[in-house]
Amino acid sequence: MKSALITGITGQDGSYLAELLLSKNYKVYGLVRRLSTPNTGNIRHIYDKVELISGDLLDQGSLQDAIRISEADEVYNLAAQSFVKASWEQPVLTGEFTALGVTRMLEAIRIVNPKIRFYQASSSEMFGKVTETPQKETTRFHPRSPYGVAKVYGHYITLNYRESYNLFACSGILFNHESPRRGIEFVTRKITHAVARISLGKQKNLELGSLEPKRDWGFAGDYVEAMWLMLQQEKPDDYVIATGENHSVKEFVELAFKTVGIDDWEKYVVSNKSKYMRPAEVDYLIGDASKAEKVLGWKKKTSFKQLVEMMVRADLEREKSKK
Ligand code: NDP
Ligand code: GDR
Repeated sequence: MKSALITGITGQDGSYLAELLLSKNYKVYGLVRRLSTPNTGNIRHIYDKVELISGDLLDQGSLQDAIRISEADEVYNLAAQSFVKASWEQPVLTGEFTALGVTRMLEAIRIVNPKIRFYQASSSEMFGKVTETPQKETTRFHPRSPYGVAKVYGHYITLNYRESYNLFACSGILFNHESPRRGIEFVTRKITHAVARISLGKQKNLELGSLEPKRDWGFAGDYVEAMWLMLQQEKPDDYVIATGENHSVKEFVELAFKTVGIDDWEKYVVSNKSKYMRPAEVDYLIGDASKAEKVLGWKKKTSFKQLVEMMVRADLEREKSKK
């Protein structure tokens, strides 16, 4: 039986990855930071099947302990301060978690067991102000936020440990991926949550920033399969994971309202650009995942329309079940 340690198991991706690894008969450990009120909603349904270890990306010793306790064959480093907008409000903390946290985990692996296979959750935000379209593994990075800069650091330190110590370390450059388990502050979930509530008469409006930015949005459940596949190859490498299609925030809004039978969505949406403005924006992302398709045999399974509908329906169910 293989053993895997997932940092960020309580987040969106961590919960889907834990499910996937359990279905493959892994012993699954999750690193969780101590919180006064535990945040385990996303893993409630598998709580008795995974083993949680207390630790923090800020604390080197706790990472080494987690690796020792789990006797991990594979480590998936998904934990991060992952909200781009917050990275301007807390740039130093974002760097500590999202950048230096990667080095701490790589050091823990190097010291405790350098045979471990390591996955780093890199991001399309590293491309930022894009220099070519679509973006692929060789596209130059031009991050536009402290978060993007921290992810570039995480990406390169992963490559550096691979080259310096011969670690089996992979960087997955994933474009936006969403699901009913997405945090409520991200634009997709903010939209589907509000649309469900508006259709049930619980909320009047949906306030957003700019409706123009375009993203390559996939389903998180499809993307965690790519993470696992990367660690099953003969050689470590880096891969872009994306759908190859992009849509504007406006298109997402239109389709979400359409799912609940509302066509005149403009009546409900307020665009407050100044309130949600980021000091530097990423306007347009679209990925080329042909390397992953060729080498890993990975392909997206869920379309944009299926994703939006899935998220709206899940929010409708949740809202209906609330008193
Ligand atoms: P989430 O924000 O949903 O989850 C982040 C996880 O990290 C949470 O479990 C959180 O724990 C944990 N965490 C944060 N700080 C620490 C810390 N100091 N020590 C230990 N754990 C910590 O992110 P996603 O699941 O969406 O994303 C997973 C990873 O993939 C992230 O690194 C993200 O940056 C990256 N990524 C995501 C993309 C996406 O579209 N979703 C695209 C590309 C990259 P807690 O519950 O305690 O807050
Ligand atoms: P992103 O996701 O920054 O792409 O990072 P987010 O959903 O926050 O923003 C997407 C785009 O929508 C615009 N936008 C709004 N965003 C939010 N959150 N709230 C709003 O009201 C709103 N209105 C418009 C944003 O300006 C932006 O252009 C996500 C995260 O998961 C990262 O961790 C990950 O690395 C990248 O995706 C790939």
